[in-house]
Amino acid sequence: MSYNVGIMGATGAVGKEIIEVLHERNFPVEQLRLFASERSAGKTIDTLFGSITIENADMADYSQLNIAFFAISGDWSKKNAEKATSADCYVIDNSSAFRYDDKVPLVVPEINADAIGNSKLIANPNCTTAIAAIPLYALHKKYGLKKVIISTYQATSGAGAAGMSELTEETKNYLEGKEVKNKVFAHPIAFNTIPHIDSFQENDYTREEMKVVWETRKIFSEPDIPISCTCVRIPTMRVHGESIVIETERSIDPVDAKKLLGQVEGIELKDDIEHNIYPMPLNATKKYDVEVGRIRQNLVFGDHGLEFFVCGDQILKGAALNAVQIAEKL
Ligand code: 11C
Repeated sequence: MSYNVGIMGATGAVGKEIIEVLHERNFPVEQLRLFASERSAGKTIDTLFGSITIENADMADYSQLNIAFFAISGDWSKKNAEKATSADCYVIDNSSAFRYDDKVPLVVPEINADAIGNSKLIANPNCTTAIAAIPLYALHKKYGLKKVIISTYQATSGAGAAGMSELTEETKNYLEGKEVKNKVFAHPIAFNTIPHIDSFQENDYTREEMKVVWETRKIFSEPDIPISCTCVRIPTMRVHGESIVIETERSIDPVDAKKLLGQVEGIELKDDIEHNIYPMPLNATKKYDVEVGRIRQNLVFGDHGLEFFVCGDQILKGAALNAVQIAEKL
């Protein structure tokens, strides 16, 4: 059996990557239809599935599609999801529009594929959440998570293609001694780090930081787990890095934890400090697996604490790959 698949937002960073992942994973595509804004409609693009003409996403007829990947914006998803699901089309939504809706499953397939049930609308988590969730869930099952503290090092591609262009332009202008103007980020990102991703909330955390808290709890079905996060944008192109500290219910030995993490689906262990091997954005770029390394006993929580570093390609595991993995489960 093969399926008519639509990508809504096919010209964006995530949309383009979904096309590649569908092809690489031999997803059974009968027909691939690409949709974007009215502005891009009518343009033809070359894809791994052949030349395809972009259609206007606002005019899509969902009765002709079995699965639609939504990668435009939260507002657009809110306006269009019902139209699609009532035409019997599955929607895998990359935005945050439905993630916190109790009726909509929020899925990382390695962890909670069962949550999909018979829902026609499935939410794809924030990239920062999905990347951390893979090692955290394995550790949770074995040792029980008591507390989680995360600090992130997030790539410009988290803000889409425009974020990556801003880094390139600013770097060029900076090195040529020209004026550096920021539009996408709150401050210049070239040669800088910005501890501010998404809007500030009433509790002084940002929405990106709170997404990690809300979403991890929902995916793990653990509504009370204490999680705290600081999200920082750094001048890299792709791949989010995350420094993670956990306190566990049961005692945790770093050697055992390393053995466990090395066997988890979706993880590539990069932990050999004698040879300077650890997770890094340049290595994790374009990889499906999340790299995990620098695994060590945490000095504060002692034998009930672990500290490690994770790098995951946020356009892949954090977006396109996770979305296609959800479609595979359907
Ligand atoms: C970033 N994590 O790096 C964000 C991008 O909720 O899907 C993804 C936002 C989301 O800026």
